[in-house]
Amino acid sequence: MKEGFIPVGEGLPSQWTEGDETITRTTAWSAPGCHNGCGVLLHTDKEGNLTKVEGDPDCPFNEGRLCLRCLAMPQTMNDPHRALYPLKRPRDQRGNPDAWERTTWDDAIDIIVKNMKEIKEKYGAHTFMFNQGTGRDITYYQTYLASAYGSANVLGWQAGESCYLPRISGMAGTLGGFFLTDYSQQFVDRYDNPDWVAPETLVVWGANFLNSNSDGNMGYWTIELMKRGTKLIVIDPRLTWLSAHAEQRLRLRPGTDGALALGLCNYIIENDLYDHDFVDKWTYGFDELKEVCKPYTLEKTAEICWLDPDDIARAARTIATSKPCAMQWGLAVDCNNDEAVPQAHAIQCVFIITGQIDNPGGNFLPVDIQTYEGPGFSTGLLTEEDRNLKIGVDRFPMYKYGSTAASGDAMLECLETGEPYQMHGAWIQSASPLVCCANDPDRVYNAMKDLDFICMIDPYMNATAQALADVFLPVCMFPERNGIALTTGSQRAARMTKVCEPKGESKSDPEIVLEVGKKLCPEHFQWETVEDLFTDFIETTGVTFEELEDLQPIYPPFEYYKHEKGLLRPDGQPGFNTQTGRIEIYSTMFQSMGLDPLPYFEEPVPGPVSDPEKFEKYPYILITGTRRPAFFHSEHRTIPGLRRVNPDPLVEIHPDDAKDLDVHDGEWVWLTNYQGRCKRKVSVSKEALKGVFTADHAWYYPEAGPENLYDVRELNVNNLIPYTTGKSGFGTNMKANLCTIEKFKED
Ligand SMILES: Nc1nc2c(c(=O)[nH]1)N[C@H]1C(S)=C(S)[C@@H](COP(=O)(O)OP(=O)(O)OC[C@H]3O[C@@H](n4cnc5c(=O)[nH]c(N)nc54)[C@H](O)[C@@H]3O)O[C@H]1N2
Ligand SMILES: Nc1nc2c(c(=O)[nH]1)N[C@H]1C(S)=C(S)[C@@H](COP(=O)(O)OP(=O)(O)OC[C@H]3O[C@@H](n4cnc5c(=O)[nH]c(N)nc54)[C@H](O)[C@@H]3O)O[C@H]1N2
Ligand SMILES: [Mo]
Repeated sequence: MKEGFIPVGEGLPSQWTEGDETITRTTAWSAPGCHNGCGVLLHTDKEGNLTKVEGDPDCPFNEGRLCLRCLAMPQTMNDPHRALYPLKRPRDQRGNPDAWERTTWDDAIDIIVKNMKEIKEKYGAHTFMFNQGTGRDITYYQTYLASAYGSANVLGWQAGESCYLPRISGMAGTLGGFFLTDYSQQFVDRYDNPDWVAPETLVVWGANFLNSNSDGNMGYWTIELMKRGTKLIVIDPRLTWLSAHAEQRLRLRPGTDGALALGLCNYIIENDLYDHDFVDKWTYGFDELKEVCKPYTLEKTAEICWLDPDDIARAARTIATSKPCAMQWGLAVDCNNDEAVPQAHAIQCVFIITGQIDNPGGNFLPVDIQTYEGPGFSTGLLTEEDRNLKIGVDRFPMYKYGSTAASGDAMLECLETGEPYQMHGAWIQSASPLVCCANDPDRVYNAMKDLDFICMIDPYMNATAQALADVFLPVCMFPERNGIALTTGSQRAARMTKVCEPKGESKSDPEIVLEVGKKLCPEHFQWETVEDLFTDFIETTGVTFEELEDLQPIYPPFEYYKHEKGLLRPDGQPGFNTQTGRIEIYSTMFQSMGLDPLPYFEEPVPGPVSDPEKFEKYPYILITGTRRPAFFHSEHRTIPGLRRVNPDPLVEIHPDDAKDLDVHDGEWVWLTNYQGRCKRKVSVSKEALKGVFTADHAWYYPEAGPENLYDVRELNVNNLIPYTTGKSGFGTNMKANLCTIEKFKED
């Protein structure tokens, strides 16, 4: 093990028996999807069935806690809806559920490899794309396969890659890195660590992690902070448990967070509440920020955001005077406005000018063990020419220099126009564009349906696979396979240990990638087994996959104030990893890409201000996709114990709006707008802000059967969301759109 790493599992048993049961200390992670990788104790019976999942009290990350989806794993493993066998279907039968034929793994993989080779030879590897969804253990393996094959076209299919990437890009432009909220998650002794202090104030900005445990942040950590005296400011249009327990809540108009951030900066600067020392020593462009936020007076900001000026002033004072002050942001700020990057930029500035960076109890720069470069595991396999062929690089420079992803927006246009070249194939693994990740799913379906070849790799035969795939490969669940959990914002390497035999003929994603890779481009897939590959994968830790069993999870060493100690820059000098060595409030990176170097706010499009005509016809603002604890996106609808929590897709509306529209709690309606509609059941709730509706996402009815694509076409809320992005190519508007409600009538 490399120096300084801390092996939490050392001395703890990794497996033992209690009565008839075997208990294995391991890590939970995909499939099904999740953002975290919690420590678990998996109970198995004599027949090797999973009987129970408990949180591992010795794992510092989750300290014995688990979400309800993990607790339901025994049900999920035995779900009769799981896909268990490889299937194939003639290309001209796409969409016909009766045309599937069961086949062997060898045959299925041969078909995939033959098609991928043919497409590469005839048209070039770049004409074959790879799609991945969120929070599953495939990112590295799939990206590696794509690079080895020669395609840089790897994408998530969400317009503007609007999950975390707008925030990450915003931070790359200013910090040359990224920060995480300091909940002490980087320490194995957590809240007892002598270097750590609880934040005096935690600003919760567009996130509801009690439901979502998002981006490597366990919801209960906030409760732990509250027990230690932390006060909350919650910025969220809806009333949530967190905002109900907050010192202050700012229930702003969706999509106006950029204006609020600039308003907070302006008040902090005008009232001389900023951290002079930090600003002078470590930032670049403060004077320019002062100018751009000047127009955002309390009155103007309040008017834009539908807030009270006094509330904004009070929040600004609390943020500036709380030592320390942490901020946890969420998905809302990635996808409530096409201009999400300048919005993320503006939000960060509030915490930069108050000096809350890499300080205990503030916002720390993580030691990212994900930035390993194990043998072959780099996208370095791609040539300059391959990378220049990535879709989107010519339109959005950030996709050229920063992100490894291709742009979904540019890809959609490429499929529709054949420019700059014609696409020919797709490998879709852990994503479901027609159900969840894609805005405007009809448009995406029409763009993809004529590709020469499509294969899908998923634990379930989802509607996307039904509609589009020619070959389908079944994926097993996490207790059925070995793996490494290096999850979002992860501060640790942890091991997933196989405790059950896979159901049917399902296999893990790394096994599938390795098998395909060995036949497709054997020179880049020399590993005998996936376990050999895992050892290379965690090379930066100096531990093998075998050794990890007794040591996991292992944590890298951590220090605060790395910018003062020369720990952030490759040249070892103090400062941040940017061109100026300072936090670039005025971003030279954005400037060099032809983007505005300073933060700015633009009205969400469409919206009451940007498009009054549309607003007149669709006078309600639409938030979509607020997370529900029982489901991970489109998953878990077939698990009875979880479905019972949310049997149907809801649209949450305020009682006054329900009265105006003459609709009642429990009534079915069409949620509709200028682009499309979907069916929803009304939930009348005072948690809603008047004038703002919130609709669940990723819905379909498995019970409706494959002939109707599980009713996804009438249930998908993304029918109402156009496929658009901002100037940088990151960000979209899924959480501040426009809509209205019509009485439900069958067509
Ligand atoms: N309206 C609206 N739409 C949204 C959002 C929103 O807030 N509002 N959120 C967006 C966001 S942030 C995201 S990240 C996207 C997510 O979008 P997706 O990642 O496409 O989510 P899912 O539809 O759940 O599709 C994932 C598929 O992966 C499969 N799967 C689960 N685990 C594994 C695994 O380990 N291996 C493999 N091979 N497959 C697996 C599941 O069975 C499912 O069919 O959705 C976006 N869509
Ligand atoms: N159970 C479960 N957990 C999940 C997922 C899941 O599907 N199910 N998905 C995972 C994924 S991929 C992601 S990205 C994360 C997302 O999880 P989070 O980051 O927590 O995001 P959301 O749940 O979409 O929304 C959080 C809050 O934003 C508020 N909001 C909506 N519009 C605005 C706005 O314009 N401004 C502000 N300030 N607030 C707004 C909503 O009211 C909501 O309370 O969750 C992850 N975790
Ligand atoms: Mo996401």
